[in-house]
Amino acid sequence: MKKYTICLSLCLMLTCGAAGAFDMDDMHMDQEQHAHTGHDMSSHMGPGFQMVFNPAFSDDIYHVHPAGMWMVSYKFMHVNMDGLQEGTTNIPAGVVSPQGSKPYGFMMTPTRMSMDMQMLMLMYGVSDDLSVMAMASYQSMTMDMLMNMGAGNIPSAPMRTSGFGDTELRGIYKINGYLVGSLGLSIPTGDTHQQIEMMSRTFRAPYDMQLGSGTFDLKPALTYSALSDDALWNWGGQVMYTYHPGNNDDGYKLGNNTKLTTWLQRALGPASAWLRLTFNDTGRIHGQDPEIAKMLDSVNGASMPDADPANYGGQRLDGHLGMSYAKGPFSFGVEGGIPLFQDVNGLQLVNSWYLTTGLQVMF
Ligand SMILES: [Cu+2]
Repeated sequence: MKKYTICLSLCLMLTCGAAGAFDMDDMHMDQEQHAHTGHDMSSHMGPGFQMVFNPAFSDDIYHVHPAGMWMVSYKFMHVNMDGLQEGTTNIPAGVVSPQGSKPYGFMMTPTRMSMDMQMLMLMYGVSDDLSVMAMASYQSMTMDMLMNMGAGNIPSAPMRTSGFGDTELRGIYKINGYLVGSLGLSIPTGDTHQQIEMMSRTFRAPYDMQLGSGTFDLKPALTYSALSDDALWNWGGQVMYTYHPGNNDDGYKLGNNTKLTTWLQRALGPASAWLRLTFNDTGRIHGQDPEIAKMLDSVNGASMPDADPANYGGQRLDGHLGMSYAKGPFSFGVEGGIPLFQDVNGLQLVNSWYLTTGLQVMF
């Protein structure tokens, strides 16, 4: 009886393996057809398939799916921030405080921050030229701080916030075999009233510890993607603009953002490897949340640079390396990155490394 069970599971495994191999052959066949029809990679499963629908880019690269095709993708993204900068100059934690000192005079000095974001994305091909997408996210943020009341820096309890972020809806339209245009609408489902405890008092958390923008935002993007004739190389670029049209209910709006991405990707059998560069230009926060401003009060506050809207935005260039692996309808990937250049407005914590993993299924 036991022998029989083992035999059965072996048979099952072999059958599954064979089915998997069969799928791969289908894809190779498609690959040849694909080479003949040129670069129309979005209309059927081809060699560039996995590369075009890559699950682990930490920035979404917009693409269209064939009519009737679904994609479900889950992404985990970690951003680590370490150390302070003003402009491009490193600022040691020791000079930021105590309150009233020159040049900064804050009571609290942030030293590290980590942001974990989980994203669930659903995509559907309405027609061969038009796809729609919805994305929800959940974020957890932790910031380590030092406190200086005039007798030197002492570690303070970390600030933590977590919850659902903003939700994005997007329409994606195929202009031609290379170009995809899309428009995203960000719905302010993320809380902007997260609170923190400091010195036994409750404050509204600074802007970077809040979970959303508080505004309906427009995010147009234009994406270029190309595949070599042998279908082994994929490269492209994307420009995206995030526009915050007006102030939120708390009296401010986040800085508008321009993001440029370029990548080069190589197919390696069922896997692919890539190199990616991203450039971000983000404006300062306009306006001010009067609740967050209470932190800056010299008598009743707990002043820190993140509570000042002038200490937001700047320019940053990041480099990323990644790999993905596809098996049947499933695909898995991982990407790591570091900032190559950062020029921040005012005094800010700066990024130190990124890690993104993604898992997706298409059917
Ligand atoms: Cu997709």
